[in-house]
Amino acid sequence: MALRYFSSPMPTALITGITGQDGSYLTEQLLDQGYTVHGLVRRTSNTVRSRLDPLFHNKDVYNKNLFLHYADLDDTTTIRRILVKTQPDELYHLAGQSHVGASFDIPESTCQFTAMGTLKILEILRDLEKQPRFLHISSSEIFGRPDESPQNEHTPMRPVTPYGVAKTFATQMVQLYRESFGLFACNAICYNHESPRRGESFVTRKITKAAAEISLGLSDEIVLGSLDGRRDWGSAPEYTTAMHLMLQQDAPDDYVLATGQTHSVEEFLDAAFRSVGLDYQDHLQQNPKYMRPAEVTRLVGDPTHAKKQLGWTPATTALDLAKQMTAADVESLKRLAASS
Ligand code: GDR
Repeated sequence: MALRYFSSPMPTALITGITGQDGSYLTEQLLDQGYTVHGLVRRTSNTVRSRLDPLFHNKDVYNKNLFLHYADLDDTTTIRRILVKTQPDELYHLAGQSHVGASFDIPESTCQFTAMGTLKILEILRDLEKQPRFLHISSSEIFGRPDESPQNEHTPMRPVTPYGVAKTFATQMVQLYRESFGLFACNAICYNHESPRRGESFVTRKITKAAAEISLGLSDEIVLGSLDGRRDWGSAPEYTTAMHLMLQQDAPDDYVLATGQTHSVEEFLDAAFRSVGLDYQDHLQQNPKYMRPAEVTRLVGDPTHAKKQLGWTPATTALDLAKQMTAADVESLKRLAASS
């Protein structure tokens, strides 16, 4: 059956990384605003896309306003074909290898997808007749060990992890294509952003899932690496709202998306466990396996530019997130138990 992509007068967006935490929130927000949304998905034998399930199973949405296409990030001919076929007004590039710790074990593929994957998309855009507005999700990891704190859009990049180096390359390429080739291309320089949809290998979700399991008697311990790291943690759906606002401006620019506050891993752990009446010290094990050869330090963002230009204000704090995410994990484990 031929799908009709051009039935709506509303804008069309294409999202790489649509099945991820940010991709799923952004998709919901754009569909709510009447967009037609296309997403790129990797071809794997596992077709579980739990974050998109409610949309996927909604007959009024899937293949009407939401379409998925198979394409790997290094498959430039397919990406080009999808761009020509779907003619998006906005392209949100969220895909990539997003695990900082893992990037020490797989530096080459991290650079292949995160750095070269972004360059390949920019190269395709350069040749297109209709160039969509382009957003690249950059990261606070580009600052690494910064000389100044908090960091803003002008802070020099000094990455200390393979992931940070790959993101730095991609961020600077976005700037270069904006300045040299006139693309409407923006970097969303995102500090950590979390939600109940966060992948379970990231520390916040690992903590909240463990707190929920222990509180329900399903487990007794949590194994972590260093508790000393400090992060500027905000709420993922608030950050995807800002990403959309970035592409509605008159001119392309880079924006730091952050709360301006930091907490240690230990503080987040304490808040999550306390929220279900537990003391984390009764359950904590530490394992060097989860410690990194190099850690970023003093990472805290200054979101003044986003506040002034986009009118965006982050509302949710890290300690709110610890409670909300733990409560969501408790609920989902209870639902699972009731259904089995
Ligand atoms: P980060 O997030 O590396 O900041 O990258 P992560 O949640 O992985 O780590 C945060 C801090 O927790 C410490 N830590 C552990 N981390 C993990 N994953 N697992 C553990 O068991 C553990 N124990 C302690 C880490 O050492 C670190 O200090 C995230 C990602 O989303 C990136 O893609 C994004 O660009 C940045 O945030 C901004």
